[in-house]
Amino acid sequence: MVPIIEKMEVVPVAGRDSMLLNLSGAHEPFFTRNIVILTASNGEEGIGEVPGGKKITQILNESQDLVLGTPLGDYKKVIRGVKKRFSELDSKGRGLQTFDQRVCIHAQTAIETAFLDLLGKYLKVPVAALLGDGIQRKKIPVLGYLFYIGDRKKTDLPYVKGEGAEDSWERLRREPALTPAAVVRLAQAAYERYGFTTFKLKGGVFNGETEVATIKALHQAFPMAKLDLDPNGSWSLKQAIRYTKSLKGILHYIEDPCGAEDGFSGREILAEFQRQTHVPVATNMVDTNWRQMAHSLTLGAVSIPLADPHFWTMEGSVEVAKICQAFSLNWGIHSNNHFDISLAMAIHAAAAAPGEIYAIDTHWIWQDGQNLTKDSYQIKDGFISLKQDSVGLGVTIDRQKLIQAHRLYIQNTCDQRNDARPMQYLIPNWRFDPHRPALVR
Ligand code: GKR
Ligand code: MG
Repeated sequence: MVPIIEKMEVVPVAGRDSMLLNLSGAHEPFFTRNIVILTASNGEEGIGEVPGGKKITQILNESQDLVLGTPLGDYKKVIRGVKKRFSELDSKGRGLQTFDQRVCIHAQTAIETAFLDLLGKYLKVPVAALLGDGIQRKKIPVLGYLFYIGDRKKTDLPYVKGEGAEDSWERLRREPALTPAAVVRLAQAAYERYGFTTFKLKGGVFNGETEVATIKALHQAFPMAKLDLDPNGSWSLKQAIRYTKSLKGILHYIEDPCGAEDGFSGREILAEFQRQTHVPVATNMVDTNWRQMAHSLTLGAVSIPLADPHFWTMEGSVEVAKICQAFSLNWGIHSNNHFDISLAMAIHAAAAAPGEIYAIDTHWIWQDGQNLTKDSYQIKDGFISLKQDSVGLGVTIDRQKLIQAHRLYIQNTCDQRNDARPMQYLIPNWRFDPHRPALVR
């Protein structure tokens, strides 16, 4: 008999973070996630991870009646049910912040992933084998995601200190990095530990000239590396063209260089940008659902849709890859701070994505060591490999660590992300402005 779901646990968790800077402000000392664990009648557990925050926790809990008692094979009916019940909450789209503020789509993904994990275990195949046309590759290229880091000593917030750590990445990732040279040192430390050949710099922090100088410094230190700069749409079209032209031959691609302006949509502006610069554009801001994808394709606005499974669903993310293949686009993945369950999700989506893929985003290097599973995937030489003979997501929840992460969430009265709070220590009364880099006030 096909197993049915007997139990659904929804566990909000927190982990430690550095004072990473971006257009939305500075990361708080704790990042939050929601973990779903489904237990089936065969005794197996299936897991999923999505962004944190009480709203998502609540939707997940209010979906219990749709999930419980469902046979594994019927999981798509459950996902449809969650969508029908809660999708109105996402009607305003992802919002203007650098991070996605939708909630229903994340709940759908959490439940879908936990089902896929169970289904993979039941059928004795990896999750990637169940997505799209199955496994397309077993080695997934991963990029080194670099940030400017604020000075935690200017706050009284409980950020982790890097002092005393022996590994240079371990040490540097917790200390301020506010100059091109400091970012190069971060890249070197990340390279030594993970072997990246693609780096992405999170921009939208300093003025464009400074961020251009940082990319040039990275190019000098890593002349063979592929480089991406992501100011999260904060530049005007004019600025974006100027800065990008000054990085000709240095930038491999650019991410959300500009967005909506003068009555034109972000997609229209990106289409103009691509026509004028011939530099491929990635986005996690203006091509984030099927309706936006339709407009984006019509306009030729985007070359690399970053199909993060957390906001496209696992199956949706692979469907985006099929579209990319048909339209000669490249597929990539976007990320936010996450634990190792999300890392596994990204790896399986990328393993199943047909066509050309770009090195996938992951924030994992900032969290590495704070595992919620007993057997996390490892980054080696800039790649993560699917595990030999593993089934489902290929990771097993570590209950002890889960309890600790839940405690951290409760003890620090965590909720969803708020980057303005720490930023106000650096600049009093700081407010988010989608068109002004965080430190330009
Ligand atoms: O973690 O600060 C951050 C990023 O700014 C993140 O929120 C973005 O969603 O990584 C993301 C991006 O590519 O825009
Ligand atoms: Mg981005």
